[in-house]
Amino acid sequence: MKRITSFCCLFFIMLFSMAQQTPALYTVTREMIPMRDGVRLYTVICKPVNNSGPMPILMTRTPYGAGRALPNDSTIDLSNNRYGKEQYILVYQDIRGKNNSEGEFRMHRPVNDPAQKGTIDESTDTYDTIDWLIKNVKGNNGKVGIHGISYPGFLTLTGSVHPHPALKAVSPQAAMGDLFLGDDFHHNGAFRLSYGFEYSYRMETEKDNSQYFPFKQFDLYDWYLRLGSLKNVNEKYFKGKVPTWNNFVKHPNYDTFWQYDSPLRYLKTAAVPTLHIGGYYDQEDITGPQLIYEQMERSDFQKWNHLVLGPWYHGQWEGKADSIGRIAFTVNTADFYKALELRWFNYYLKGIGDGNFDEVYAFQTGSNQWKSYATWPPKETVIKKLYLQPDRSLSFVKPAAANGAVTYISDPAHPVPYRALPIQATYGPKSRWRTWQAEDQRFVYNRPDVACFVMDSLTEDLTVTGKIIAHLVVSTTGTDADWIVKLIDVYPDTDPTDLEMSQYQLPVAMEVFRGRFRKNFSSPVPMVPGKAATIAIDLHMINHTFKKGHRVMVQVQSTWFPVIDRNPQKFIPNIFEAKESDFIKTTQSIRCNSSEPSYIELPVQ
Ligand code: PG9
Repeated sequence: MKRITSFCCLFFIMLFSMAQQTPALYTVTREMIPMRDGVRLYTVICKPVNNSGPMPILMTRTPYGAGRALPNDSTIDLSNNRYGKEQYILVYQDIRGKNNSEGEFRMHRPVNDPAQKGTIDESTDTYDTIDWLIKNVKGNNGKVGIHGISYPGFLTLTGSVHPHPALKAVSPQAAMGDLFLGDDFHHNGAFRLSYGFEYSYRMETEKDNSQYFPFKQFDLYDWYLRLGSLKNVNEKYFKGKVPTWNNFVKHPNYDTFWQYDSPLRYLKTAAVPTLHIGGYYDQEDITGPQLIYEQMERSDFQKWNHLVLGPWYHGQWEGKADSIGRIAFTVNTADFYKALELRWFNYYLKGIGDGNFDEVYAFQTGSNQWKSYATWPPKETVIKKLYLQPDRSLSFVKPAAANGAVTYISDPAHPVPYRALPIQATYGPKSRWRTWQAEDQRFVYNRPDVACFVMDSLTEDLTVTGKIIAHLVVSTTGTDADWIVKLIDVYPDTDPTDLEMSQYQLPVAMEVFRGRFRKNFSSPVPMVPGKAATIAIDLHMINHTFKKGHRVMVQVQSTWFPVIDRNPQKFIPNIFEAKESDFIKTTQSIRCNSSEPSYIELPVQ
């Protein structure tokens, strides 16, 4: 038996090393494909040298450099590509206005109504490209798939609107959704300063995105604080030359610009089988996959709309995902996703497999296991209200007293950092941007301007699956304010296996809301000093087990800098035009009493 086992092992080792040694050779052609308006898009087409008959096309469209990582030869080895040995024609394309393509770049170009004859957008460019590919690339089987992460994820989504008949399946991953309500540029109307500034500069200074803003210092918490009012950005640095920044300034509310831009307007249903991928810890596009899945699900009569949620930062699933920051998952969660994606395209583009895909796959953090669900969020949960108590505890029992509040002073001159200092440039050396949402929150929990509520140790596991919503009843002495809520898993007092993890404060859901938008996002209204207002904040969907012995914590604060710009706390119509003197210190009050309860809605299993 022993000999057989070792022979088998040897055999597999040999097979494995042979597989590793066999190169995956591809011929590469580089084409300028004409679009309907005459603009030509640079496209890299990689075809396996050894092929066993017609095969599908798998495409990625990008603003970041098509095939940039590939050697500039006519035959290349794609052994390291996940699809290298899978018999697909792999296609990479620069979108209009970027890198080697012609035309003009427009950030997050919206899809037009097809009735608007003669217009172009990412949907028509995808259609024209597919049409050209199936007619001109020899050896294709007439079926096309698209996948991509982040901006390429958004391009995957837009490419599936009014699809070409040859487009059979897509996988949009970390695709941004509505850029005023969530994701890269704003969250609930609050502006994402550091990302909005650094990303728009990088994307709109050079065609190949090669220019990064030349910060002359390492810690950007200090840099952004010294920047002062946002009107200084154009006055001192951008000089009106960064179109996306100009749009931020021109459109501080959810006006027709953002509404027209929003995929919620034009993505109503899955027009082809669609596998959305999203990360609970996605520092850029946490909302998009959940939001678009939810919207498409309402009319998913074909059962084509599916979702995968994992414990990932932006795009982490493409690499190794056995941990995020200090948090280990015991398995490499990316393996599951990679196998699923291959099964998905093999089924829809090659007819391999049974096509049985569960509605939703959502990794459960805490218990560290993959789960699948027939509906999402699952129907089998009960909404429990976790009340903030005036003594800064948390309980499932509503506060009994008629009065009670927790107050703190919020000072825009000393904003709460969103992660431990120093805060490096997003794309700079030593950047910790990718993992910040899993950072230990002890670096702020005892600041006087962070209200911290905590529960006793759990006597049994508490599993929360679905959407977390914070309901705050709040007031301020100012006329505007931001409200940031974090739901935190506090690890036990002592972890004998890793002392550093004792009392770790792991965020499991967090979000910001700009008070002026509490009635609606289009027409901001001031807060009335001292008058209580109710604010509901969607903290997104999670799947997490707070383990026995852990504690649940909620932190509330009014600044989160510089990921979110400073609210002056005095209502002025356009914060991008605030003067230094508009920024004022205020006292915030969170009501925790029987008639004005503040609570977090937890969908408990
Ligand atoms: N999250 C990036 C993005 C920024 C802005 C708009 C669209 C996408 C990205 O990583 O591509």
